[in-house]
Amino acid sequence: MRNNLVIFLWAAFILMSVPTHSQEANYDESKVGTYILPDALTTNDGKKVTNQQQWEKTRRPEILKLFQDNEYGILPEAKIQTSYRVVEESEGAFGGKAIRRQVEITFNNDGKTRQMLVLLYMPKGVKKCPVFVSPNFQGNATTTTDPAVIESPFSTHERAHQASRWSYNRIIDSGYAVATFHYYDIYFDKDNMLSETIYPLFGINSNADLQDNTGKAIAAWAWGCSRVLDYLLTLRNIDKQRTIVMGHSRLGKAALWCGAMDQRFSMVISNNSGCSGAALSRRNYGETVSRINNVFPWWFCNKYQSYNRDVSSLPIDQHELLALIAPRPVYVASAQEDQWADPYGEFLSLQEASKVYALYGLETLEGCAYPAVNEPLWKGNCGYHIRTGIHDVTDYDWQCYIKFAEKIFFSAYGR
Ligand code: GTR
Repeated sequence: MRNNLVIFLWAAFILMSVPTHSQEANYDESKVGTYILPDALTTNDGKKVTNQQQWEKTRRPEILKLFQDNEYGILPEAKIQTSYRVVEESEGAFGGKAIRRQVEITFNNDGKTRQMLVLLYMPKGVKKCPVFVSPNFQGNATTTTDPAVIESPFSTHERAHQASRWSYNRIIDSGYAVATFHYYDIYFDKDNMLSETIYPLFGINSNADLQDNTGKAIAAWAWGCSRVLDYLLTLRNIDKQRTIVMGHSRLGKAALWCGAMDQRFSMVISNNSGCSGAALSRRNYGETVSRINNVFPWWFCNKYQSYNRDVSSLPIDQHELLALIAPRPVYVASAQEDQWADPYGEFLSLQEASKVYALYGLETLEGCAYPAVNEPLWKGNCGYHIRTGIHDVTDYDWQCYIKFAEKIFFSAYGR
């Protein structure tokens, strides 16, 4: 009897001390609180931005710098040498409809080396392919049943483990190329592992070498996407005007940051990126800035932690991240059961960002009601959907991204 009581008390203690999402997060819309968003269209010194020139010359650089200094950080200057080696290539992928190429990208600086392994599929018979660049969580071989895909060096998962997230057949059949890499190649998703990142090439070997505004994992993964684009832009059959960076969840945050920084990307897609991705930080709903900084202190720059107590003191909010992508197309996708990522906050953020698109004469989401589940809402260059289901990337998501890309990229000109 006494033993049972001890076990019961012990179990109760464990349950109370393990933080779960639902225990600490608010999911009640009436408790979101009131907040005032920083205005993307007012400069730091209070001037209204009313045209493209003011946006591009003054306000956009201001916002970019605010994100660099306060949230994602920047990478130190470094002269990194890059080389490419095709390690495998075949014309017979997916029953012969695609070319598979696996490329090792080697980065060198100051006697330090790091490599990334890129898996690229290109549809045959398309002279200029639009391309998706999208990092993966578990290694290249986990994205497909294709037995010829080389296992990424730091992968610990079995082949095809996350193949459901990669609609390669659909992508190829639609005439798009796709490039992926294991995010661990660039930065291990763990604390105190700076040696297992590209950072030693930037002269950073431990946390002690980090400045307040030094970017960490999210900035590094974004950097990795840009390095893949560098390579893709050397290929004749890649359409340089139609390059898309897409990421899921933490890699959705990285994709947004990459697209904000690297304007060579012509479209940016955030899949369930949530807190510090597409969702507004000032809404107290689902994951919060303080929670994300406490659980993942290696994702954002150190300065970001100083906003844990008072998120309203952040000089930016996430709608301004989306606005940095303007006027290029941006797509934000949520999932109904992924309340942790605050789907409605993702929508509100895009709606607010779309005001900047108006400077380019594009339609905005102003006045649009929150769309029903599985009914995408596309206006101008802004796309949104909330689908049924959990935090994941599904074939439905890919179907929407491709349709949206087709509409934006080709409806005006045709193929
Ligand atoms: C969660 C994290 C989210 C999201 C997600 C993921 O644990 O709280 O911000 O990034 O991980 O990457 O799957």
